[in-house]
Amino acid sequence: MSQTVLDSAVVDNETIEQFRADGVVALRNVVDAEWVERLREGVAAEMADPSPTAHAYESTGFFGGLDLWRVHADFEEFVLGSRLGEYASAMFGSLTVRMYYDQLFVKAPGASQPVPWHNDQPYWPISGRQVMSFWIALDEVDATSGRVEYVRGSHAWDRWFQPRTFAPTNAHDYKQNPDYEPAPDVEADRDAYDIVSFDLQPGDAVAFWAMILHGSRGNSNQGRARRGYAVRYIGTDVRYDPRIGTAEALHYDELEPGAPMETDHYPIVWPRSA
Ligand SMILES: O=C(O)CCC(=O)C(=O)O
Repeated sequence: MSQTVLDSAVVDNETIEQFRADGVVALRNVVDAEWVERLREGVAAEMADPSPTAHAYESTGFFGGLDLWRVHADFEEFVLGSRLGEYASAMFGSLTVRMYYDQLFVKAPGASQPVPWHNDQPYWPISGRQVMSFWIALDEVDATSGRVEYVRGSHAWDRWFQPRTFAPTNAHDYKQNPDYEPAPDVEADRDAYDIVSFDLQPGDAVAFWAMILHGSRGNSNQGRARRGYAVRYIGTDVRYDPRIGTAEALHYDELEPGAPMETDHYPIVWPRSA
């Protein structure tokens, strides 16, 4: 798979090579302490007054939500103005980068909530290869607190796994896409997979492709929440593709199927405008 190489002022070649080969790489200290605090305050505001996309599962100690940047000014300033767009440009090799959406994953101390093994792009109504996330740690994250785990290299499998809800009930599960296959039961046979994960400090991030297989266990740490804030960016090879089985909340009917994502609904974050 040939990929565009762009000179980058923010990320070194070794990191880019690891990202492209493994599908995932940890980025240390990419969000400064002041922004970590602002994002934490944003999370607290969202949890106190949840926006329409919020999903709180009290029985398992989980709180999530998406497209927060459309309703919270701090998140908006962060996703449009942080250096992550520039990172994405170098990492997936696109001169132009657009904001796709953001998503919150909070596991309370002691939360039993796992996130089942999945890859992201089958959930998302887009096709193309230049699709990636930065999962930003807002707390210290380690094996006890349900850090996200990844199957190294699985982004290159080109296997599309059927989305599943991770809500405690299946009431709002995703429509079956006949072109998708069931996600493998990684938990049942962990040794068969090359699983990688990273201990993180607040302000560290994990960068990963939308096609990598990943999941997380519950937060068995009774003393610490695990707040993760994921920001997703797209490059110029991405097209709108509202396939069956994708998340309705991410559909955007102003675009025709097959259209490039050239709309202010997905604003350009890199290069930065004056
Ligand atoms: O935060 C988690 O446990 C899961 C994150 C995830 O699946 C994602 O960011 O795509």
